[in-house]
Amino acid sequence: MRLIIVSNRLPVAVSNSNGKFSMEKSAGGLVSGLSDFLKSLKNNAKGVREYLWLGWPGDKIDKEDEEYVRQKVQKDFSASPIFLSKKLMDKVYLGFCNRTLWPLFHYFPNYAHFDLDYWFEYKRMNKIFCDELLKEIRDGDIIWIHDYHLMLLPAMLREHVSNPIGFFLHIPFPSYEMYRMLHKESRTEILEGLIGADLIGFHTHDYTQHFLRCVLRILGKENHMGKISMPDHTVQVDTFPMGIDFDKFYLMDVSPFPSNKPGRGEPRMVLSVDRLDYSKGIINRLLGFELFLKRHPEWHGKVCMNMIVVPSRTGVGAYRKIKSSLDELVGKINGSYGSISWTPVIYQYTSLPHKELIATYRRSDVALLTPLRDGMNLVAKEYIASLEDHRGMLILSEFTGAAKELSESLVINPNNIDEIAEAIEEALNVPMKQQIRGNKIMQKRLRRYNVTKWANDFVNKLVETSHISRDSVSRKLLNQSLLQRLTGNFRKAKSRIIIVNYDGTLVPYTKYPASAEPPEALLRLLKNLDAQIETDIVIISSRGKDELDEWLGGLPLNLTAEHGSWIREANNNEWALLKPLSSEWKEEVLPILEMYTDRLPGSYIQERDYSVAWHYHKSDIEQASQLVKEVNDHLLSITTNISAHVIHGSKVIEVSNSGINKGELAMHWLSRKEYDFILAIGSGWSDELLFQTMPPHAWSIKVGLAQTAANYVVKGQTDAIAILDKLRDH
Ligand code: GDG
Repeated sequence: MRLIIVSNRLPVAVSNSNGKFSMEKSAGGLVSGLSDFLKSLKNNAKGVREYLWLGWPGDKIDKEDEEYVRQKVQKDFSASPIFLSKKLMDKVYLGFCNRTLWPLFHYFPNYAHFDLDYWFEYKRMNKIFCDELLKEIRDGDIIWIHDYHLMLLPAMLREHVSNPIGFFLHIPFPSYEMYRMLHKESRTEILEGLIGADLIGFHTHDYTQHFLRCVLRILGKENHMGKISMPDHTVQVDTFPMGIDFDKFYLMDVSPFPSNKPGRGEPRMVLSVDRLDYSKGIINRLLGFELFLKRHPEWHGKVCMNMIVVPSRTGVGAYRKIKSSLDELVGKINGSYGSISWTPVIYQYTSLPHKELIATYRRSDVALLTPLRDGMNLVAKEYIASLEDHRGMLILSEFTGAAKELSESLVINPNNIDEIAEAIEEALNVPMKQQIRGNKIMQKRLRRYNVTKWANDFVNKLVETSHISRDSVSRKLLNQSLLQRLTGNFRKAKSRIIIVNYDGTLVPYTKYPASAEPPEALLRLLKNLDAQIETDIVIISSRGKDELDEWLGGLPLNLTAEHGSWIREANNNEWALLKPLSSEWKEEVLPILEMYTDRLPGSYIQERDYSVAWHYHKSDIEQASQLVKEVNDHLLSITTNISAHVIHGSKVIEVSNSGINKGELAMHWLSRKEYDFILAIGSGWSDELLFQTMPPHAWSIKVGLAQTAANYVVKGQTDAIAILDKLRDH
């Protein structure tokens, strides 16, 4: 199996200076984590032996050099570059990604720009990625898409390929209230894009829950234990906290860089490492350190903050501003507290070589990491993993994903400058024994759930999820040759019956039940089918007889209302009961439904002769989805002793007479006559009983790709119409 990794940037940024190409490793957590996993691929991921990484190699490549770069990165990095113009990436990478999504997803709405042009270009870039990927994808490949730059890609790809598609978000997924600040079109399309994947992963349980809530509130799609059912696949949404290559940090020989902790008489080291980003809380950190110095003169000359800031997104205005505030604040602290022999803040605006970074981790008595929001924060994990002497104290913001796993550290709220100052003082005084004990516990955890385990877990789950969803789908999918056989059977048959459900099969589900009137074309189709010799058409519905009369009464069709309580035969304009029924049970059921109607604004009761429906399509989807289970359970508990039963449909709960169901109804027709062609098509839960009662030679077809008792499935309502259309007399 080959793993295709897709991320906005390739792990290398290529540039050309005077004909000399340089390939520099891209900065950031995604690249560093994934690169470590890919190195171990041969020994670890189940069945995955090779990989290809697709992404943007940067904008410093001339058109005429593209072929050379393509070959070079393919050979050296097993990568395939997607060349994108600087103009496009200014609007997408610097624009929609880093001026709209990044601030919003990190809870900085004040920094967010909402520019429709950015959004259109974001869509265009995702489409370019899709086209380029399609050139590469082979059967058997597994596709793993990364991060917020490519959230539309899963659904775009799914339209063309049936390979497993996974998506992982490296940054937080925000709460619904924050997410909904995006424009209507983008907030909907992003969610629709993501649920094109088979598996969607987040760093923490909170992000997973935020996402599921947005899907419920914005797309109206419920989930069951993180599974969302789509017409053509099942999406699993789950939590996978990203790990690091523990051994690399713990065991690395960092010579010639010094890695011992400061000796007696030397100032203690407080380390701060991040990409330059307002989300990392670097200003708050400095303010905390300044307050610590103000409150604790006894530490003057005895402690230094070693601040490494890695340049990042220099093209975005907000980043340039934060850089100048930082420079100013460092100058102010050093000016106020420093002396000839002591610089309180040692500030480096650069990226260190890897070995030097690990040596610096080991030299530091304290690591002070105070992001205001951070998807995970790998630096925190790397610091703990690097401590080969197990000595050192981590101060970590509670707003990082990593804080959930590193609870032995000093977890603080970075918005509280006092708390930062006090935590520095506390960290410098924690007894050695306690440091060692806490770090060993955290190291054990990090060693076990390392980056390889993280990636393997994701890939294995992806393969498993996509197999389950594809198995049930592909096994039963009504393909062209089956459809031809069905049509052939129909043409040859001497007597035929078509039993078809109304809502969701003949017409699409509508938001408002009353607006599901049959279009003219459907009426013509039904008339055509019905006019063919020896062909009975039976339309089954849970709707009342008046509605069916109004919509379909003009045609000589067999109609059944209220799940089959009422029947109107084609040759007779009168409605009759299928069998003697009682409606006494309504006295017990109605008060219960009335009580829930009071509790759920927008819900309403529809009372018919022998059934009652409680609709909630107008209600708040989240409130409804919580209450509906309770309503269902309540009704089930009382209907076990009375002659009624409960059916949960699409945004409706219905109660009708026991013994009245679509299975019974089908038997009513099938027992009267020998049919050599039987076709039953339905889309809802209640149609399962119809499918179960079909004789072996019947064609039973479920609309919507889900587990079913039907022999075949089709994707959507329009496919059901297409089948009927094939049977039409031309
Ligand atoms: C995103 C999310 C999430 C840092 N300085 C140097 C250097 N680094 C490396 C570190 C670490 C990586 O960069 C930074 O990773 P983080 O996780 O801390 O942060 P982001 O870049 O914002 O990453 C984040 C991550 O994706 C993974 O999902 O944790 O929340 O924002 O690996 O070692 N590397 C070198 N020199 C440096 O000076 N060589």
